[in-house]
Amino acid sequence: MGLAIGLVGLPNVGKSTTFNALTKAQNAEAANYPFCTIEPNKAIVPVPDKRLNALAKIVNPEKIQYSTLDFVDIAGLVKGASKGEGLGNKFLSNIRETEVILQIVRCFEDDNIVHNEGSINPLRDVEIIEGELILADIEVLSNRIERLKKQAKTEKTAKAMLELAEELLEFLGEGNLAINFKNSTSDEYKQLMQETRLLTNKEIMYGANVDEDGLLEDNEYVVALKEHAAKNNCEIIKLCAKIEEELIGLSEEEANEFLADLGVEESGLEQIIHKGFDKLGLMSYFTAGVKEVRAWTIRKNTPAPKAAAAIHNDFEKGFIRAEVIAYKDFIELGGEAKAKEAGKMRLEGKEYIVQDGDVMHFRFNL
Ligand SMILES: Nc1nc2c(ncn2[C@@H]2O[C@H](COP(=O)(O)OP(=O)(O)OP(=O)(O)O)[C@@H](O)[C@H]2O)c(=O)[nH]1
Ligand SMILES: [Mg+2]
Repeated sequence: MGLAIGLVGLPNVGKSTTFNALTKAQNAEAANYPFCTIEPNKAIVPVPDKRLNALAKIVNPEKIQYSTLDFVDIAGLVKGASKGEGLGNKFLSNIRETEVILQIVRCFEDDNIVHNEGSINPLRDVEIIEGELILADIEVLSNRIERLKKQAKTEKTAKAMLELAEELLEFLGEGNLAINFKNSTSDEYKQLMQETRLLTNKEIMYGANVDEDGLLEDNEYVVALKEHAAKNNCEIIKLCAKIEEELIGLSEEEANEFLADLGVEESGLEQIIHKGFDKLGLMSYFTAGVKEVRAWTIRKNTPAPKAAAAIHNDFEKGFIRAEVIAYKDFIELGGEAKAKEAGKMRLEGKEYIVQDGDVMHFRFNL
């Protein structure tokens, strides 16, 4: 597994249903009882990208290969999870292994579907989940602080780290997420985060799981959750997991048509994938050959040789130059040859920072 997005939330809120819809398969058991999921379900999901289809129209390749994103469907968390309640601590470690949290929040009414807390109240639910994550972090950080105290007696650097850790502990104790800590850009903070891998230092996106009516118009639950998300600088995506799951059998076109009828432009699933990709700090560049038109995943701000390594390590080792055509030029001019004629193919060296959508061709020598 590469960089992964974890589906987190209370039991029975629709995590596995969302996961199944994302993976277009009923891989994860989703059922109307809490703690249906115990072992995490993992899947690799293609990242839809209309640009690849546009490139393919020009190049006519044998196949198209999308970028991918990893998702993990995790067991439901309950109040007291950090102290071993429900299915306890084990699931917190499943969350630790992911990079971004997609918090599924129940925003639909349905008397047939049991709510673990007995009523629909997204803000309370979010508070429970984030509270448990914070408590788990407080425990990890407290342990680190105990060790830092010993180290600080002999090491100067440990003393500065100890002060930072204590400040962060207080911040968490006030109910804040580590990701909102003010000193979060310092090298020391980065080191502390590497050592402790705090759960609340991960980006959180909310997935508001609504019913069909809620898709058309925000219900009171979504309105409240949106307000909360805006205050905390979080992405929020509205979806109806149940409908999305029912669309699994349909072709992409049929599914889009169905959603358009419901007034949905980009399906909740697509938004989750696109925003998740972005939150992970990822982007794509393309290769456009007759055998294959393909998106390659790299981190933003990657220089050309490192980007080439996404294809093959030898491309990085023997990197000479990259031939680059901006996506827009490639499409507007109608392909590589014409872009070249128009002087739109650039030769770039080792320092070049690859841009999202660049159509690349690497020259290398071993
Ligand atoms: N009405 C309605 N029911 C839904 C929706 N999403 C999920 N459900 C139902 O809610 C129940 C629980 O869904 P799951 O996806 O298993 O929930 P979960 O969050 O994975 O639950 P655990 O694994 O137990 O933590 C299932 O019966 C789903 O069919 C929705 O949007 N509307
Ligand atoms: Mg589940």
